[in-house]
Amino acid sequence: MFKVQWYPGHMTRAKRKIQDIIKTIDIIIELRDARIPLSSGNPDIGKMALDKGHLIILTKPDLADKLITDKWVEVFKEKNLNMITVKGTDTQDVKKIIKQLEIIADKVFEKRRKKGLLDRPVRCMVVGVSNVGKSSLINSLALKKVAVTGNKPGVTKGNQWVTISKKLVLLDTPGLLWPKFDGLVGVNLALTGAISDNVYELIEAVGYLIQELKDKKYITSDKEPYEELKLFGEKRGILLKGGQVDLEKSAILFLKDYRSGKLGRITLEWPEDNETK
Ligand SMILES: Nc1nc2c(ncn2[C@@H]2O[C@H](COP(=O)(O)OP(=O)(O)OP(=O)(O)O)[C@@H](O)[C@H]2O)c(=O)[nH]1
Ligand SMILES: [Mg+2]
Repeated sequence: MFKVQWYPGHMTRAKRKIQDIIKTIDIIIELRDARIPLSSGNPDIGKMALDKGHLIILTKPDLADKLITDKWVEVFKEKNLNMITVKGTDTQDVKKIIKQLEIIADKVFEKRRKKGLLDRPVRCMVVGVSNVGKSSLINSLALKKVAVTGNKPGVTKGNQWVTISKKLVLLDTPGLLWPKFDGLVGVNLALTGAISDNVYELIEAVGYLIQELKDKKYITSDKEPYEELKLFGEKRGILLKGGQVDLEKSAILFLKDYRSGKLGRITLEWPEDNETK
């Protein structure tokens, strides 16, 4: 069983702070990775968002399988969840968010006016697992670099308010994970880069990835996953001094190729998985 235990101190502090701040928030913007739309959903967020506006954004659609992403959007729509897909750096895509937020914001304004409260900018909180693209999206929305981004989990360590317009302010938050996740959720988060690479078995994770690629017909191969990884290492010349393949380094490179989209647009979690497994 694939096991991960990773809960950096800054996440414990962030969770506590978010629980306080959430009372003053109007809209929760929940980011999920389009390659793993279920595993990247935080089980606590649904409850947090009950009495608030809730917008789910699937990020990194450029790395995910377009057909499957379209299916996911339908699945979420059927559950009455408001979901859009957004590439963090695409300005047209980012405009879609502002449009959605303004629709939700108008409802918030109406509610406040009914209570006799004055208008004030609508407070949105951006949440999601590490490395999902929260800070990148906020920078695109703000039309300037206001938040630090980076391709590793745990870049943002504290909360940061960013003004988007007269109507909207956004709160950037650190990636929030839950203390323990076993099985598929853990391996999916590891493969997509939401968990530090130092806290799980890399070769085991990549073995699972290769099996998924085979099962989902992204690659055709009659080899076992480790044999396939060995072949990949051989082709790339990733050899130890004795001439054997360096499996650890091969796994690192394979993962790099997957994460950068070099292996193609690949979605690890499909709506039909639950029906067939
Ligand atoms: N391909 C692709 N990469 C993206 C997209 N959005 C963000 N990224 C990349 O994903 C990485 C992580 O982005 P961040 O914005 O730092 O993620 P974050 O959610 O703020 O991460 P933490 O602060 O660590 O929780 C960066 O390398 C971004 O360039 C996207 O739509 N497509
Ligand atoms: Mg960040």
